[in-house]
Amino acid sequence: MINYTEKIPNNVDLGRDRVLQRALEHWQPAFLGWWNDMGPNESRSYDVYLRTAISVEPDGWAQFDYVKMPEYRWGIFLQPRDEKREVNFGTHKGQPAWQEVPGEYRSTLRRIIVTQGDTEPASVEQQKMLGLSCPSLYDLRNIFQVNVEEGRHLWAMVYLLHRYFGRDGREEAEALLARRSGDTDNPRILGAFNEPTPDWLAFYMFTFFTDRDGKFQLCALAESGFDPLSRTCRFMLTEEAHHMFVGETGVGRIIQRTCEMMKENKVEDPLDVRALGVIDLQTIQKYLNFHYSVTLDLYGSDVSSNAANYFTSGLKGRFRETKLEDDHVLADTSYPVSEVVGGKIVTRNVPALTALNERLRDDYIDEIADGVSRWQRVIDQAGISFRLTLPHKGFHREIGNFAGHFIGIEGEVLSEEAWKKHQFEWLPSPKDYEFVQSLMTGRVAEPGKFANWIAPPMRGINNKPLDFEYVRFN
Ligand code: BYC
Repeated sequence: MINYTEKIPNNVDLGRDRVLQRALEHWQPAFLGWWNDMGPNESRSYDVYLRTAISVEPDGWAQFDYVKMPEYRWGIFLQPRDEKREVNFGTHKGQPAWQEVPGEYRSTLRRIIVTQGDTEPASVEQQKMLGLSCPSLYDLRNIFQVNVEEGRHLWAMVYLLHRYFGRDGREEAEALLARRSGDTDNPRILGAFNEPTPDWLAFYMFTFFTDRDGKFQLCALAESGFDPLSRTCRFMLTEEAHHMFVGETGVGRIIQRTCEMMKENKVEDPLDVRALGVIDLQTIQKYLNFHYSVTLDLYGSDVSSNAANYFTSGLKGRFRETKLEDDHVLADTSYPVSEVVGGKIVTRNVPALTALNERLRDDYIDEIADGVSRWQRVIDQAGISFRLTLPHKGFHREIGNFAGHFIGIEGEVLSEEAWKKHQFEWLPSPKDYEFVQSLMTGRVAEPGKFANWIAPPMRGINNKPLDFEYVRFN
């Protein structure tokens, strides 16, 4: 069970290590200061129907209640330790999993933890303004749930930094509160986390696409030979699932509403669709193209010696590493990666160890494709002949082999000029953003009411009805 009587709720027996406890209690007000500045706008006094973990067991999510967000019990929750756990891949395969940081991997490990930690507050910053234009109390409650859990994920990484990395770790923990999404002088580390999330369609796309990168990266880190990181990530993954649910159902409900209105009014032209106050499928496709391509960049370079080192040293594994049937060392295997040669995209085999970023990206793409086909089903069931597609992997990329090339939506290698000519057929234009935002000018705050551009969900949260008062504004 989680001990909620302490200032910092935890299941790591924090009270036994006074120095660590004091250091974290020192960081806590800085975190709350960051939340007040960068957390959801104007939300301080709202009562929000949130879930809080009461234990790290699978049924530990039973606790739902009204909470003021600054009073949310952010804390440190690790999955229980498996005494027999080993390092399961790389050169240390078969050794007992590490309970302390191996000296030679200290800076590499710190860098991975900092990169992971940096994304969590970044996403809260990106979503800061959205509460003011929510389509319903149900959706407002969901974004707040996502936000407080991202805050908790930051705590998860900060605990590791404080507990295992001494003074450097404490400095990194402070820097995590100092960087700002989109700031030109002190931006967040990874590209996608400096992009704005200007509206709710972007939010749902972000939670579908980018939170799923979170899932895959956390799965890879949950395989880590550094046991505290593994145990932390395993618990974080239980929180991540809800975020992807919010994204998938959010986009699905927008598509559903658009399809309903198209059928009811017998219109297909995007301009006629927009005139009904819903988002045309073409614009939804453009948002999809944007979020997919920006998120693919988060997997890093296709061929990466960093990734090879992370694996060989036992710090970061593959997706479902222990379920894979091979030697878990990968010295003699190869993996296909694409690149642009002479104006064409070609595929060549490279040592599998260097292609681990690409492999994780491919695992991710498989899961994304399934989700998109579920959205497609909504369109098909309405009898509308529109196909949602995933762009070519090389489209609109800034990291890896495709960076610096101008790849069209179907994988055509273009000149910069030709690409720019088509840019806004593929990606949302300023006018598209303007249109979407014109639908989201104020919040829908009456229990049970939903904005015109989105269908209600199938069911409420925790079996509550749709007209439940999920947020009280006070
Ligand atoms: N933007 O070998 P390379 C989540 C840098 S999301 C900017 O390609 P590596 C969440 C790279 O740092 C999951 N820079 O990359 C979701 C390196 O820099 P230096 C977050 C980038 O190291 C929603 C250089 O390029 N977790 O949790 O193999 C809401 C060349 O390095 C980018 C993680 O990412 C980029 N996109 O792999 C909330 C896990 N990509 O050294 C939360 C931890 C690369 O030349 N991170 N660079 O200065 C990692 O495992 C690795 O750092 C990466 C990059 C996979 C991200």
